[in-house]
Amino acid sequence: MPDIVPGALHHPAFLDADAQKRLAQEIAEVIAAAPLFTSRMPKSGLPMSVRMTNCGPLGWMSDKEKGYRYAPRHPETGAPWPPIPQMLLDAWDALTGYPKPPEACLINVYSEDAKMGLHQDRDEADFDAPILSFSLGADCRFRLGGERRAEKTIAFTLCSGDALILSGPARLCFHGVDRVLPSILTPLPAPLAGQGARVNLTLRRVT
Ligand code: MD3
Ligand code: FE
Repeated sequence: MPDIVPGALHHPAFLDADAQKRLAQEIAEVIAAAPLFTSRMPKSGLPMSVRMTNCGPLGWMSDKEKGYRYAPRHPETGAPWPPIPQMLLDAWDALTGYPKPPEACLINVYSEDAKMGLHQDRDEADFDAPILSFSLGADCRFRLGGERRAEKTIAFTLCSGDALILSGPARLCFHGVDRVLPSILTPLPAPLAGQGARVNLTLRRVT
């Protein structure tokens, strides 16, 4: 990634093939306990193309009536979210050095035709903590801009096993997923195969 967005750090292939498989197993267990659901845009109620679930004390969701928010329970089962897998807590410590553990791990599952429009992550009370994300499965074209929507953006590819750390000035940058790339080379590792083409995990502090 060109170094034009200070505070954004891309680690290609941070997870090797074996770690990707172990993470896929952990995420499949989270999905078994906390099924994927569809969030909807505030006001319009239009469904997002990405399906999602969460682990950790808090989970992100959105619906027509209450909009974007974090909540301690699954919107359909009413159960508390499963815990964040230890390998992700260890990766948070190693990659961010932040003194408190993540409170939310959002799991986004992309089909081949899913995308995510350019947005900022502003639903957290704490913008000082970094955000850490991991990608699994199909590559995607990711877009990163500045703190204002009108600012110039750059696009780069996120691949299975990549980590992305957003801290400092990058924390409030606009970002989105333009498209999932056709990729027979990187299907989701078993047992996530069949759930979608790409999975992204986003670890955050919320409160
Ligand atoms: C850059 N998810 O869930 S993760 C989201 O691939 C989200 O599913 C994307 O954006 C995905 O909100 C991107 C990488 C990411 C996360 C947060 C950021 C990049 C970011 C915050 C600021 C700047
Ligand atoms: Fe985001």
